[in-house]
Amino acid sequence: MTQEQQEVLFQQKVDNEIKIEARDWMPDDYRKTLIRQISQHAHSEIVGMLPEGNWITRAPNLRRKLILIAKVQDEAGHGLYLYSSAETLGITREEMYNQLLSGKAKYSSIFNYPTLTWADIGAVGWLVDGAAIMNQVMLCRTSYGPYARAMVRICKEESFHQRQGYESLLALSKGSEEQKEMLQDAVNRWWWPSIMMFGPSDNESTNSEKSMLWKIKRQSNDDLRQRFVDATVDQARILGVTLPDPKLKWNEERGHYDFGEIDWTEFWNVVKGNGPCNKERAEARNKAWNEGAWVREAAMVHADKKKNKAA
Ligand code: FAQ
Repeated sequence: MTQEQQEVLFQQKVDNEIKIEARDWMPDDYRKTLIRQISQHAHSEIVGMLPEGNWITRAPNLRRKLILIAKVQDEAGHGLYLYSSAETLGITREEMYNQLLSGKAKYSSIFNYPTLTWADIGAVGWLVDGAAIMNQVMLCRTSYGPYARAMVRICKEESFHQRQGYESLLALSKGSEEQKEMLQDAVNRWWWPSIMMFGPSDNESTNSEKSMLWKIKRQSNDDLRQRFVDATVDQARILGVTLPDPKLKWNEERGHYDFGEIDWTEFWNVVKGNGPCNKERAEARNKAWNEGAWVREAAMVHADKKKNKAA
């Protein structure tokens, strides 16, 4: 079969909603795009453990601590499914991890902001996990089988994450004046970075055209961002917080909320490595990697011993 015939067959499969599997023929660019997106996604989960892990020892009570530990462990699990899924495309985990540790790989901009107060942990659950689910539900139907299957469980867990965050903010919203102020302050700081998470506007989104054609992505960055804004406004009202955007207003004609201009300079600055915590995140991952060297060595020695015994 010629390359052109293979490409036609591939696109027909995608159009007919037949999943592409690891052993199937696929265009090089499809493979590259998936490795890029899935590995960035995996790195985001792993780096995303840091801002929340920061509060495990300081959670206000045992129940909150248990929930937070479970959530952070879930993120580690998500990273592992996603690395496994990317490995089926021919890249090794070591290569991906080296890209993260060397600073070559991207991960979500959102994890380069600090978690300054306990309310930030609730805001991360409500807004960051909320934005993550809005984007990731479509990925359960992505065209690449191993990625789609990994996303099913991830989305179920993200949904619990969003709810626990909202429930914890609801408790603050019924608390003292200080707690209410802490809640509003967290929302003020997390709102804009959360809506930036969806990525650049569609006209600046370099990967979207191909990713949509190949059904890796099924909805555009701007459409998902709009759906998130629309869904979040009522939730904010119940919490009694103001979303920090004076231009946020229901537009009867569009049937959507209008919102203010995103500060794209800030977004690209963070993506390029100059956000408030980029350096700290890279250092933390490198430190964990270096300090875990003995575990990797011990595991290798143990595996060798087992192999030799069996031989
Ligand atoms: N941050 O052409 P597009 C989570 C880059 S997981 C940094 O639109 P694409 C769970 C993009 O890579 C959150 N870079 O790109 C959790 C590209 O650069 P490249 C992560 C960004 O791929 C919660 C360039 O800009 N979720 O939160 C960002 O078609 C709480 C042009 O952009 C996923 O990864 C950004 N925000 O669309 C964990 C979901 N946005 O690679 C712990 C899977 C864009 O060409 C605690 N990924 N860029 O050099 C996706 O759906 C897509 O990759 C998008 C971006 C939608 C993120």
